[in-house]
Amino acid sequence: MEIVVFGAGSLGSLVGGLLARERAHDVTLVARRDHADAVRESGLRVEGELEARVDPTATTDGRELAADVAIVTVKTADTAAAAEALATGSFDAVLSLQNGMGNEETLAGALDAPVLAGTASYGAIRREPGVVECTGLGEVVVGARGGGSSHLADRVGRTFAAAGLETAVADDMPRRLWEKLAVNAGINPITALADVDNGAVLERAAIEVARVTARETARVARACGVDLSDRDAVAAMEAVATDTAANASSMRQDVRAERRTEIDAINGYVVDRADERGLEVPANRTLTALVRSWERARGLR
Ligand code: KPL
Repeated sequence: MEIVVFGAGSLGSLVGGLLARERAHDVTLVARRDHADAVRESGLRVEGELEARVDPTATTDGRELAADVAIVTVKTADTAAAAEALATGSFDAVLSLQNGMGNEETLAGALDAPVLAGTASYGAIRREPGVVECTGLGEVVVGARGGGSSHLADRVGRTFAAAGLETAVADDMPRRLWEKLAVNAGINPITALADVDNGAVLERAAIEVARVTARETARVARACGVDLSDRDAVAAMEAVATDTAANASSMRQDVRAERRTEIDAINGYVVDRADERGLEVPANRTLTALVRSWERARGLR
């Protein structure tokens, strides 16, 4: 298969690297200049829980590409720009494997290709240009963005599984996306603000905040017509924190690099949907306000 990974940072490089193992697929990484240059020069090294040494094509220019599948792994704030670039190319399917909500709609609004929804709970960190470490085994879930079956999702799911990624094809993606939102809402801001690994969320001081945040997210999901119980949201959050205990969450990596975070598309999204429905979400509201003030203090918003 010809596969483009648009936004090959940590997760995108991990997924792209595994798909390129044994030259099983023709993979192109669209990445930042330093990473693309290093991959072109010495290949991509995947280290840690999963390993690979591969030679994908690497470029900084995401325009006029063609492939069977484009996997989008950019930050939510960059989805519109990614959609615009991808619209100049040609793809049979586009899969969003991003945090936060609303990415699939943004992509579908700009692209002719069918857009699949996906979630990934693998821990990944880009150690240096050309090197990505898998810091926690997780799962990829793919499916039709509105729910139901999809032969394209089946095909992508089989491809991912054959590459060594734990993959499920789901017919309830709207619920899966809300469950992943509860996971990220519980883990990401706490780990970013306290500068701790994901596993620290399970410790005494943090766990109550993380649980309340996941429960609030589930309540808002139900108000939006998605059947996600408090128990499932909390269990999913705790399972990911356990499986990726040694991982630095993507929001913590953003804060450490002094980059703008995805708070608006995670806890901020929960707050916005809650406000529309007159629901109280104090934990999500507080975490959103704290991360936004961190961003404001650094001129990032
Ligand atoms: O999605 C993640 C993230 O860091 O954004 C998890 C699954 C929490 C892994 O760290």
